[in-house]
Amino acid sequence: MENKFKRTLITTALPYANGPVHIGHLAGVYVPADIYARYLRLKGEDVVMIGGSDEHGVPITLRARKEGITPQQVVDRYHAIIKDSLEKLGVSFDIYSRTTSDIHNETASEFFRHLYDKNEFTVKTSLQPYDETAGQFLADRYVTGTCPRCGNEHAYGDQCEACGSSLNATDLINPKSALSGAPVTMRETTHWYLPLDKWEGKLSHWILDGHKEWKSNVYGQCKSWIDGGLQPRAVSRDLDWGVPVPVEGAEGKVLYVWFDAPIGYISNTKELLPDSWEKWWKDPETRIINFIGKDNIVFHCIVFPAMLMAYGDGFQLPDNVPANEFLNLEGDKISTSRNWAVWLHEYLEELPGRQDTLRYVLTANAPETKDNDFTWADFQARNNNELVAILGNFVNRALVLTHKYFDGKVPAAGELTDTDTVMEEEVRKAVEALTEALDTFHFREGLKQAMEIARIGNRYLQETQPWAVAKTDMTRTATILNLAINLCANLAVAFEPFMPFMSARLAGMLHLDAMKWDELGKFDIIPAGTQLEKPELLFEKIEDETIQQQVQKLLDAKKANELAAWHPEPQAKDVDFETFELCDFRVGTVKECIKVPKADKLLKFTIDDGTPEGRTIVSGIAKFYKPEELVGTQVCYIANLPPRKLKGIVSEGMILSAVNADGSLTLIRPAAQATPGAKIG
Ligand code: B3M
Ligand code: ZN
Repeated sequence: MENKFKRTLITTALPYANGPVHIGHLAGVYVPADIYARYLRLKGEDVVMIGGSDEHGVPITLRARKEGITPQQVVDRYHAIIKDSLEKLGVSFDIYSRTTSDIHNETASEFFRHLYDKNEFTVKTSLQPYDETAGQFLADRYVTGTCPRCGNEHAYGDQCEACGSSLNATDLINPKSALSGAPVTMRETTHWYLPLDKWEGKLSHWILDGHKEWKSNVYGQCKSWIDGGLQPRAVSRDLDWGVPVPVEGAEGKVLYVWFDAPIGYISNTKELLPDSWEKWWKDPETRIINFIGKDNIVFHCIVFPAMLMAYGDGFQLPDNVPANEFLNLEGDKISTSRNWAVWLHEYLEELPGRQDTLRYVLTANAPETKDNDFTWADFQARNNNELVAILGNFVNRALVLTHKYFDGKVPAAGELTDTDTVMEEEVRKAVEALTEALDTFHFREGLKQAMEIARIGNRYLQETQPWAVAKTDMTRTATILNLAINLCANLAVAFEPFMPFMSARLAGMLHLDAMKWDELGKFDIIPAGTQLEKPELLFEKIEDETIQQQVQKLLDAKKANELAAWHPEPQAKDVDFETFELCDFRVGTVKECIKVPKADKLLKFTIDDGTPEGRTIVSGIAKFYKPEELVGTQVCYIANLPPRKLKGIVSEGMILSAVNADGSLTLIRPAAQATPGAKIG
């Protein structure tokens, strides 16, 4: 692709440091951004990749309340976890900093002050939600209520996570305080507003006319915002956590987190490059790319650009904002509060050495154009059937054969046959498609093309059969293995952006010291005579047990959620004492208990009820008890129900059990041995 730019500044959305990062963050932002950064570096381009934690705003203070610690303790804890886990996943930030840094405070403060001095803000006094018991204004997520767009009852004052709409606290239906649960009252307060309407024409020209190449989800959201007419947006809040509003008379007010957070990209660049940061932001030959999730589109495409335009002084706007849709987990929306997530720091501990598999699966399933689903079954299948069976297998065969026939020394290639040149041509085609895909942020497609190179390699070995040829023709065997080893070198380079750990190991085995993108498609990357290292397996199979443990973890989380959300059923309507007395409750001893054939739920009990004949009761608790464990124990039952036929067995009563929150049943039993047939009353 023709490139008029001299350098690329890649930014990644700053995750709130109110919890660890999960696979949704990774698939949406960090993995694609890292692929792109690594790709550009392999092309020899000048790149910086900027990241950091978003440490201000209500998400942080709410978390602090929940955990009973200070906001500073919250951000210290989660910033450390996030930074460490992203690094271990190989996300190659040039800097991963934080918005509580001094340099960020100064930069954000100065930014506000500059706009203030230029008269870029309007000031407005309005009624805002207030909690009388807590005695504070309820900014953003301090209010919850029903989303006016989709009806989700747990929408926040700034955003609905169900439909992705960005909201104002005053839009919510039935707003409630997240602090006390009380209905909110309204109080007057004064804030600074950025008049987005003033920038509407410029934004429209810049995006709607100038960036038709943006992904359709991004372009579409921008268009609908602009078509709907832009409104002034408040850039300050009544909160005690954040960057103080740097003007007189603003006590108790801080910058709105969405005002300061994107400035974090600038402060983090400054922290990294104190002397040259400006060229990364103000030189028209710098290309800025913002990697974000779909819920951040309006802030990156409308609000932050309007802030930059208002600031002036040469600040450049992003050239592209490749936002992804959302990743779901096992068919359900990922949720921090419901603990429905695969947390990166836990993954790294529980599946050590599997960073590349996660990166691979998240890219192969990336929610690029629509929401997508992560399942552990797919994770296992892709590892075992693709990474092990296709990529790992090809590389292993090429290396093992070279060791077997040439003691690991890359043999020289002789004359090429049609099979060889066809293979080379196929590789070059895949490389071309791969490059085109990466240039246009189609990382899924890019990964497919990289994998295609490995498939070509397998087909090539299958067709040329060097193990058979070696019996008669070592010159031909040499040529085949020379090409196969060079194909391995192509794989090391092609996969570096996607799976850097595997790539580094493979490059090590091949003694490929410097990887360069423009060597792709070539077959003289590894010179004849190179002594290869002993082959090691690049990937290992993932066993069912590992997957079952992860699935069980999710099931446990689901159960805990159900329990947390469970309420006892409302009390049944009153019954008079005489009616109650009509029910005949008894204790009995289980003499025999067997499963009812062809019925999953039913057990047949033979009960000693104090009479010589005893009685038979069929009960639907087979899922929760083993029949043999019940023999000899006592149960309680209603004796005077009319007999009922169940699966051909006449049941003379009903055994009592408690129906638990998760739907399971617990038998009701006397605490000590009772006389069989004793009445309960
Ligand atoms: N922290 C929202 C989020 O985590 C916000 C992004 C800031 S990017 C400047 O989705
Ligand atoms: Zn909604």
